[in-house]
This record gives sequence, C-alpha cells and structure tokens, in this order.
Amino acid sequence: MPGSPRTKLTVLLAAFAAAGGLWAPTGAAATEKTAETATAGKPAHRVTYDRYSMMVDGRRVLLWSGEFHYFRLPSPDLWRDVLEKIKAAGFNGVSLYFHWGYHSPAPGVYDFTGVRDVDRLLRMTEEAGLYVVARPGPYINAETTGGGFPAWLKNVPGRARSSDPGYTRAYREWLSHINPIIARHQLTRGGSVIAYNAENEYAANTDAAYMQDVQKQARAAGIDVPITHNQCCDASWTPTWASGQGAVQIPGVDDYPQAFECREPDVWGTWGEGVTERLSDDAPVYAAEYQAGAIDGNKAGCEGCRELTGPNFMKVYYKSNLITSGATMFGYYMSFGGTNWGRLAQPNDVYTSYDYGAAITENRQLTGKYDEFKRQGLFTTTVAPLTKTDPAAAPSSDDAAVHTEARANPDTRTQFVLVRHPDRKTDADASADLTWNAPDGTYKVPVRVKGRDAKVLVAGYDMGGQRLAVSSSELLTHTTAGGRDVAVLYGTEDVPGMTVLRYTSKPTVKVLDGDVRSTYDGNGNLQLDYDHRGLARVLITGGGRRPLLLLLGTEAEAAKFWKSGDLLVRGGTLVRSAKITGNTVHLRADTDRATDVEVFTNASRMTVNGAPVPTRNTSDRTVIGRVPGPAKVRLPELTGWRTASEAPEAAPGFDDRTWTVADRTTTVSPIKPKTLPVLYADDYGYHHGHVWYRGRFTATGEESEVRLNAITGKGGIYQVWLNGRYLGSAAGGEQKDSDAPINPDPGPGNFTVPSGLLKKGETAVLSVLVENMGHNDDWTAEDTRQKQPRGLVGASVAGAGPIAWKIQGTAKTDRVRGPLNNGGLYGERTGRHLPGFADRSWTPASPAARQVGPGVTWFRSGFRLDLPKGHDVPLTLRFGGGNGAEHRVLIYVNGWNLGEYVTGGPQRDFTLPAGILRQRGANTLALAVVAEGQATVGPISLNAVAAHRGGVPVNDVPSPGRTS
Ligand code: IPT
Repeated sequence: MPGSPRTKLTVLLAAFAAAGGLWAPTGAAATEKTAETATAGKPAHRVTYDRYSMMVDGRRVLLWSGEFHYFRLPSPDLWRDVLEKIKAAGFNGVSLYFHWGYHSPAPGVYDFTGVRDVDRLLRMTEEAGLYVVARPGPYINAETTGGGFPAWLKNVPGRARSSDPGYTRAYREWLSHINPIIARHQLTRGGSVIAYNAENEYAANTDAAYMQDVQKQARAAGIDVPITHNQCCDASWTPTWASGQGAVQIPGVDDYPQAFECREPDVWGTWGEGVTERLSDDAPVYAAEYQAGAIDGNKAGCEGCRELTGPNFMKVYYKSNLITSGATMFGYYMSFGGTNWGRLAQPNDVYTSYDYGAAITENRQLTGKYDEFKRQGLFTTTVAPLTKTDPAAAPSSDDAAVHTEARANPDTRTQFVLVRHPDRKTDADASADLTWNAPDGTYKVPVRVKGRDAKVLVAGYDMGGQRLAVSSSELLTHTTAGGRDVAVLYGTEDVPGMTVLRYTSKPTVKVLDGDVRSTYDGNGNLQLDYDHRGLARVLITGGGRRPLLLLLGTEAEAAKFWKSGDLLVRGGTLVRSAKITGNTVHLRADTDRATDVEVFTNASRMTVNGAPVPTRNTSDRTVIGRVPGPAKVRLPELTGWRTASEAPEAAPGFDDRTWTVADRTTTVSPIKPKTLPVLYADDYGYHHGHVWYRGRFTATGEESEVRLNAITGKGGIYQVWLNGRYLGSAAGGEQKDSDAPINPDPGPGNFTVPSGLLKKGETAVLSVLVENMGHNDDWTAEDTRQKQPRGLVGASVAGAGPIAWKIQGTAKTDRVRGPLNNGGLYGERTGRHLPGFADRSWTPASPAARQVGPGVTWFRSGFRLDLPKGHDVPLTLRFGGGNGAEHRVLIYVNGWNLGEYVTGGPQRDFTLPAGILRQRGANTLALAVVAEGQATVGPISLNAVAAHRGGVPVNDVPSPGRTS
C-alpha cells in the first residue's frame, strides 16, 4: 500500500479506465473443475468447485476465512490461541500469507524452525479444523518490509515480479522451499489447505509469463488444490487473471470500501460500494481480501480503525456480498493483525502495532467486531443452501425507504433476502411491510432497519427437523441435540419480530421465558410474534415434528452463543471447544470473571479446562455450569535498572579494522547516488536496523560544512559526529510513491563544521549513524520502490578532499530470532540486548531518573513474573511521555526486538507476547534509546491488558543469551 492509498488508487484506477482496461466477463461455460486428488497417510479429500462454490468431497462449502499473519506473532503456541479464537468466531477458514523475507536472510539460506515453523502452523490449522488459503506470494504486500521480499532481492538485477531471469532464479528458490510444505498440508493429502493463491494483487506492470510460471512451480511441487488470485482493489482492474495466459482457476477480488482514514470513522465508502463482482463464469465469486480493519496511515490509533470497520459496516457490506454478489468465498483482512516486531514494518504505512482495528486485538482480545463476525459466521457456515444461490425476485417493500434484494437456492428453493436502506450509508430508522412470496406461501412481514444496518432474512428453510417458512429475525444457527432441535434467531433490540414455522397439525407452544405470542392458522402456519428483548425461550412440541427449543434474542444475546460441533453453548468470554462424553460436557473456555455457562444438552456434569465445576440443570433441559473467574494478578515494578551510553564509533580512535570497506562505484538500485562511492547499506549486505558509517579524510583546515543525504524510510533519522563532536541529527528522506518523481535531495542534512575542530594535514573522522525503518513495498510491480536504497546516498565535506568510507551493520544474523531482529548498533553487535549480558559494571539508574544525551544509551532491567497457571494475562510495556529532545527506543525482551517507541508517535503500549515473555520466570528487558539531544525516557511500566482464566498452554520461546 502506498502512503496515500486513496490518491494513489484513484490515479491508477483512472489510468486503467482510460486505457479501456475495464473488466469484461469471459462468457466461459459453467463446468465443475476437479483438482487432482493425491493421497498419503491421512484420509484424502477431493477439492472441486463450480460457479457457485467450492466443494470438499462433493459437499458444498461456503469458505468464510479470516486473514492471519503468523510472522506478526513470534510465539507459536499463541498461533493456536488465535486460530482457536478465529474458529470460535464461526470462521471455517484462515487465509495465510507466507513471508519470503522472514525466512530468508540471504540468497540460498532459508529457515523454517522455531517462530518460522510454518509446518507446525499448518498442523495447528488442521487441529483447529480450519481450511487454509495458502498465499506464499512470492510478493505479498501486507504493509511489511519489502512487501515480503527479502532485502537481499534489492541486490538482484532485473525487475521483480516479472520473468526477468535474475528475479526468476530468486523466486523459484523461495517457492522451492515453501511449496512442498504447503503441498503436504493440502486437503487432498489429509491436511487443511483448500486453495493456493498465486502472487498478490498483480494488476499493474504485469507479466503473464511470470504469473503462469508461479503456478507452474506450484503444480510441479504437487499443489493440486485450486489456484486463486486476489485481484487488486475492485473488479475494474485488469488483468483479472480470469482468462488468458497466467489465468488462475478461481479469480478473486480485494476490496477496501472504507479506505484507511481512521480519523474519520463515520465517513463510509470512500472507495466505493464494495460489492464483490463475479470475475469468472465457472468459478465461485471470491471476496479474496475483504476489508475487516484498516491501516492506520494517518496515525489515528487502532480504535479509530476498529470503528471505521465496525459492526455496522460489517453488517451492511458483508451481507451485501452474500446477497448482492452471491459470494461464497471470503477472506477477511485481518481477523487478527499482530505486531510488526523486529524490522517487519513497511515504514510508509505502519508502525510497530499492526492491530489493524481487527476483530481480535493485537493483545488477542475479542471486540464488538468479533461478536458481529460470530453472528454472521455461525449463520453462513450453518445454513447449507447459501452455498448455491441465484438471483431471485425480492419481496416487495411498501416503503421505498426499505430496500430488498434476494437470492434463492435452485434445489431447495430456500430464499435469502437482504433488507437495508437504499443508500447504505444512511442511518435512518425505516420500517416497511414486505409482501413475501416465499416457498411455503405469501407472507406479510414487517421489517425495520434502524440506523446503519442490513439483515439477511431466510424463508423456506429445512432447519434440522423444522421448517422455517419465514422470519423477520435473522438466523444465528441451529443444531440438533438429544432428539430435539435448538435454533437461535435474533434482531435489533426492542424491534418487533415475527417468525412462521410450518406444521402438519397444531403444535403445543410453551413460552419458557420472555413474551412471545403464538397463533396457528389451521393451514400449517404457526406464527410467533415478539419484541427482541433479552432472550426469550419457546418450546414447541407436537405438530408432526420433533421438539424445537426456539431462542429469540437481541443482537447482544446472539453474540453470547458459541457452537462447537453440534453443541450450542451460551456465555463465557470465549468457548474454544465443547464436547460431551457420557453425562459430562467438557469445555475449553476463557473467562474474565466468574460467570454462568449454559450448554444446550441434557448432561448433568461439566468440566471447564479439565476441572469440574458446579452445575444445575434447567427445566428446558440444559445444563448450567458456574465457571470461576481469574485469580488475582500481581505485576512487578520495573526496578534494578542499569544504564550505559555507547556510540564509541563516534570517537576518532575507534577501531573499525573489521568493518566493511565501502568503495563500490556501481549499484543495482535504480536510484543513483549523489556522490561516490555507493554507500547504500543493502549493497554491503546490511539490510535491517541501524548502520554506522565512518569516513576518513585528510583535513585541509578549510572545511566549512558536512553535507549529507540519507534515505531511512519514513520516520527515520540519522545522526552525525565529526572527530567525536556531535554535529546534530536530520530526518531521513523517503522515496515513496512510484509515480512521484525521484526525490533528487532525499533526507538532506547540512552541518556546519565547528571552527578549529579540524587541523590541516590531520586525519578527520566523520561518523554517521543511520536508521533503516524498513524497506518499501512493490505493490505496483515496477521495482523502483522496493529497490530504493537505505543509508547514505550522498556525503561530502565542503572544503575537504575525498573521503574513504567504512560501513558496519548487523554483525551476524541471530539464528533463532531471525534477520529482522537486530541491527548494527554497537550494543546490538555486542549483545547488550541479550539475556545474560554482563551489565554489572553499568550505572544503576532508571530511564525516568536519568537524562540521556544525543546518541545511543542502553537501559537494562530484569524482572520476574509469576502469573497464575492456566491463565492468559496479556502484558504490554507502557511508555510515559518522557521529556526533552525527540527520542526513540528499541524494545528488547529476552533479546527479541518487540518494537520501537517514538516520541510523538501514535503508540505508547507495546505488546509483549507470552512465550517471548516468561510468564513464570526471569525476563530481561533492554532498551536502546536513540536521542537527538538531552532527553528523559518514560516512565516505563508493565501493564496487564486483561486477565482470563483459560488460555492455551504457552511454552517459552527459546531465547539464547550472549554466547561470546
Ligand atoms: C491489499 C494487499 O493485498 C494486502 O497485502 C494489504 O496490503 C492490504 O491491501 C491493505 O492492508 S492492497 C489494496 C488495498 C490496494
């Protein structure tokens, strides 16, 4: 994504439209496509599709998946936590990017162990019962450094995302590592992968031979599930990869109708109507990436993004996709965003947090958006006729303020009616009577759309052993347990609802709870009238059908339900799973307070997370367990701090003999340096974090000014010393948008040489510390963005002769934590960030009590945690405002770089994931403060975001200490 996505996108869209590049249907005949079936060990499944939906073993599947980035959560056991939360929200799938650069520090070097163990990730998806859309790029965008490209690709000649030979060798190398892992986890081999996405939003500067080869590589590695693509931005872009060379089997569309202005969460639809269009006549409609959060490009904070893409938006837009477009495949971007730990961020768009305003927060907490996902997800994955629908005549509305659209299943004739305002953005309160020609007769159905809202109503549905004729309430889910059906319907609070069920004779209606009137018309119609208020319970028996327990609730009540297999559960903060053995229900559940959890089954005993809880049975044959809340949590104060300043590189006498000589005169980068030699960090193999430069020259005594240019990526700075004297800092430049002219003077910094500092004939040393904030992406596939250099792009001293340069970045890649973890600060090169570093000789002082000067200062503290077992207590590190000059702080916990605090930035709370954090044991916190002048940092504290009894067991992630 570009920095100003809206402008960028508009410009590109206009260009495509002008070029006559609007999408046109191919008119290909509808056929059922069969993916090749392979077998191995586990039971293999057949994956097919037609124009309506995907199918597994011939059974139609509505793929309701959420995007998840394992690389943004460096604690594999927490992957399971998030996957289980995704599953419990009613999703049946996850969409997973695989990040080339995360696995590859250098050409030919790949790592799939530890936090990079994607084989384990895919096993977990199988265990969680989630289908996977595997998206290995090679390019992924995702607001991550290089858009997922390894930084070493910057040194590979030839245009990325094309069939250029240099790039081809590189991406085939990546695919040769990742494809076999994905292949062995396909459904066709008993795994979870249902589809494989080739490339990513490959819509500008395209090369069909490349697109074709990416797929050829996949097939050669044994990928036999359907290949998909996520078409950029809406269906108006070309190519769509629906036909011709490079075409995929299931072309999909990405859509972000709300765009990314999180400062104005009430402004809807800035990027359009957001209705996913059909790209192929013989494949399902696929909303490949549908907006489920937003990039916080203007630093409004994630709550603004959550509001912009909140429950009302979800109702109106997601339900339109179901009915207006008949989509049966969805990937919601993001379900959980995570953290740009280390140097994962692409600096133009994001900072450390990638919370994204998603349904599950960066600290893995459930939000109102999660509730809405659950309401929609339980419905879409329960009601099978939704997997095959055609447009149908909609009920007529007697008031134009209420708009209707419909689809129907051609086999079952079940109807689905979208009810909304004609203008989706309006927040009016509109009512109408619908005249509904439903499969079981014509009904008059009063409906009301209150505020920004949309509903999908169902008619003519065989609901277990029941027949739902029509309802003005929405269907959450239903199940059959102990010989009876249980169904949950819901609607807007205080708004009347009406449901008609069909019987062969008059049934017996018993209202167990709430206020529900019933009438039987003698023609098989049992009509129930009620207001949506709390949760009403109605038991209907006789009438020629098995018993039905009908639950009629508000939206809030509906969100309290969970479904695990056939079991329906109500209450608790999270129910991960429920199963029944004999007379006992076993729940895996989280609670943030003592609460009742009700299971709609006739059991009498209950265990929660393995421990029995007191239960009582209700008259409506359910069991209620009393589940304890969390134990009290105590967090330590951060004390025992020690501090030491660094930056010896600034001193003239510093020994840089082992540093790399920077003397290149050519570069692969399309951006040419202002002065020679080339000083681009990547050209010397230093790809992440800080780099140091030391330049020597023989002084003339006439030097007047140091003139520098540096590209840091957005938000970075660099600092300058001459003969050990601090000259100051400057903002690093950026080279951002592809269509912007190349900036001829990026990140300029001119520093006056203090008189008398340099003596004629003596060697002078210029030391420069430049931060690399991350690499640009390449979303328009023109290569110049991602190859934009980092580091110095120009350096001269007015009045001086030539300068001989040396450069030093990351000393060596951390084998466990990976290439993005640490850069080239002195302290990083010497292990000050690692557990076990001997800091006893350092000065005792806490950050808040110690003023730091310009340059780099480290603080270290150790703290013990003793969090209660069987609990999930997500912690953050919180920064108080600090004082003085601008400063930034790299946060190392047990040697892992968990983010960068920047004064004036949008983020003060930094997620410390369990696993990296020893929940019961000793932890090391190390902070590298890079200040532009005199400053005080903090105060800094540990903060518990929540406390839940439950969670998943989290093992400590290996965090080796200093070894040399
Ligand atoms: C689309 C990308 O495919 C995805 O990787 C991510 O960058 C997402 O957007 C935004 O967060 S790009 C589309 C909005 C033009």
